[in-house]
Formats: sequence, C-alpha cells, structure tokens
Amino acid sequence: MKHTAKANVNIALVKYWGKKDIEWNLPLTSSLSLTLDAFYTETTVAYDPKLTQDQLFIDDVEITGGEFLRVSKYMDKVRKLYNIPYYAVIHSYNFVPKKAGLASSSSAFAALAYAATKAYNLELDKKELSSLARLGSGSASRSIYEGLAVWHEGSDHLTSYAEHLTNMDDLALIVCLIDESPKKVNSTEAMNRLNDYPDLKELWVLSTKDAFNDMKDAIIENDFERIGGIAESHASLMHYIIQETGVSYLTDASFKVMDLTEKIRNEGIPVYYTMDAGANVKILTKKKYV
Ligand code: 2P0
Repeated sequence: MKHTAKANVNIALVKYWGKKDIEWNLPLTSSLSLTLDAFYTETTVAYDPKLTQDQLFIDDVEITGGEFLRVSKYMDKVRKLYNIPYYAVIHSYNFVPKKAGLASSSSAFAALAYAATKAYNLELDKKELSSLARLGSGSASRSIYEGLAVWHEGSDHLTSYAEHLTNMDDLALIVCLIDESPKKVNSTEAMNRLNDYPDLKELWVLSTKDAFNDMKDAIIENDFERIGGIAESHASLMHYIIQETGVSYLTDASFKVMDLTEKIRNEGIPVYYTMDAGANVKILTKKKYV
C-alpha cells in the first residue's frame, strides 16, 4: 500500500484564470500548457491502517497548518471517490531549483493523485487521473502529460480533464528570476475575485476561447512565431484582468524583462514572454536560440 510517483511542472501558454465551480474546481475556460522536462515533484504515499490522520513531509520537513490542511482535505476527496479506508504518510520532494520561482502546485498534485491511487492498487486511465489531479489544483490536471497538453474545461468532474496534444521538442523556456518571496495573494484567491467583475469575466472568457482555438491552429501548423505571439498577448491580457481586480503580480523588473524581450525579438530572435501569478517572466523560444 505504498507507491512513488513523479510529475513535472507545466507552464500555461493559454492560461487558466477563474473557476465556474469552486467545489469541483471546474475552470471558466479550457487552457493549454507546456510541461517542462527539468522540474518535477516526486511523491510517495504509504497508507497505514494504524494512522488516525494523514502526515505530510515536504523535502523531509513535516508540514502542519494550512498547507497540511489543503493536502489532507484533498486526500479526503480521493478517499471518498475511491473508497479508500486508510490515512497515509506522504513524502514529497521538489526537484525544482528553489531560486527558479517555479514552486508549483501543478507537479505536486499530479504526483500526489498518481501516488495516492496507485498505492491502493487503482489503475486510473490518464483522463481520470487528470480529473483527480484537477481537484487538488487546476493546473495539475495538465501535469499528467509531457509536452503540450490541453485541459478541456468540461462541465463536471469527469469531463474536465487534460489530454496530451503533441510534443514540440525544439521549444525552450527560459525563467527570468525576479522575485523569490511568496506571493501576497495566492492564485486561488486572486482568480476567484473575477466573479465580482462580470464585464471583465466576460472579456476574459471570450478572449481566452479565441486564444485557445488560435493556439491549437498555430500548433497544428507548427508556426512558432504565431504560438509565441498568442502566448504573449494572452499573458498580458491575464495580467491586465488581474490588475483590474485589485491584485498586481508584475514589478518594474518584470516590465523591463518584457521590454527587453521585445527588443531582442525586433533584432530578429524569436523570443516571447509569459508570466503567471508572480513577478517572474518566462521566455518562450526555440532550443537553438537559448
Ligand atoms: C495556469 N495559473 O494556467 C494559471 C496561469 C497561474 C496563472 O493555474 O486554485 O494553483 O489550485 O486550481 O492551478 C495557478 O493556479 O489554482 C494557475 P487552483 P492553480 O497555469
């Protein structure tokens, strides 16, 4: 009743921002991401009939408080869905350089979903595993796959899952580290603010649906400049929307890196920026330009 699983961090090129169902963690829109080769989480789940509650260790440090509660509530959902009668000891290791600013719930909940079901000898197919990871953190639904993945928004638990789209092996992502401090407003709380702004929400949903369809076409056509352009303008729109709801993640340094990226692009090197719920800027390019 023990299993170790590994899942990699992903970065969205068409972002998930906002939920249509908080309890089941269903997103407002579909999204599309690139899973990174280098950064991952490895998690061991060991069920033990003698335990009276879960125990969580991250990088060998026992975790209590809010972070523990989030994980044990998640494990309660897994137990309920799959009739697992035991609590577990969970050991999780993050193979993400601390300075990369990528500490991510995407790899964490994908690895946990896999380990928690395999440890009880359950063989979920990838779609179901993706739905289960989504219950822990939306972006985790996409970390079940390598390369490019799409997360279909769906309309209930089992229809909201991610699927592998393709591998574009010549893509590269450069992380520009700007700020290592924890974010002041976590992404779950920040994205839920959108529900108080119906006009912004409508703008976001319509634009994201367009970006999602355009991005899929650009990927099918293997048109890197178009992929980068869509990713960049979509990330900028997300940060405009976030700003309008009273949260700001980007700093002067973020804007400097964005300006520099545009400058380098104007000199003929295909580089495009994207940012998530933090100040760090990630630059999408091709391996030969790194
Ligand atoms: C994404 N982000 O698509 C977007 C872009 C951040 C900006 O998914 O509430 O930690 O746990 O489902 O997955 C971060 O949000 O949110 C995120 P929950 P999650 O990657």
